[in-house]
Amino acid sequence: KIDAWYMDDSTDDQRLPHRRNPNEPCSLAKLRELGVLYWKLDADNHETDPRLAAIRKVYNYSYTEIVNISPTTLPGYDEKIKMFYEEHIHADDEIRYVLDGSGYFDVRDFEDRWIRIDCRKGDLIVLPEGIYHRFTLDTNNYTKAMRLFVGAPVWTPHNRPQEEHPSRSKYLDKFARGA
Ligand code: KMT
Ligand code: NI
Repeated sequence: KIDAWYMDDSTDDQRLPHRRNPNEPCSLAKLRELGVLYWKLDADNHETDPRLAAIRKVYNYSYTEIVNISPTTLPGYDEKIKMFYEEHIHADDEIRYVLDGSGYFDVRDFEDRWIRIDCRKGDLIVLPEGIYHRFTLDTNNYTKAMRLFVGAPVWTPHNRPQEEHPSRSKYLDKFARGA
């Protein structure tokens, strides 16, 4: 099962867990309310896994690529790490499947609190179009991930604020339910 928690307010290293004291866990049900989807899959056999194939078929995830995020494997590492951690939205779902290593996806709830999602090998996560989020490596400094997309990929981040962006309005209409 995936672990998620509300973050503390410290400005320490983004790679640290940033749990509150005492820890304030965030349930999978809460993540569902925010529109976040999650599956645990068999990463070692991703090339032949029928469950991954079924998910890709149902959601039309036609496109895949694999990224190796670490200081030695990612071209333009420093700049990209910084970009990933800027709070942003996309005009599409962000679908990531951790094949090796680990990292944190942070998402905002409707009270604007940060929830940190601990993504490890085998975790496939979908962040809905229009949700404010960011990504960081943890102290292991390594994530190998499959990036999936419906059709031709567009990874463009739109940094906060994006209150007028159609994807933001769509997200709020779909999930905030008058909140
Ligand atoms: C993105 O778009 O934020 C990334 O691809 C980095 C996270 S993938 C584990
Ligand atoms: Ni993103």
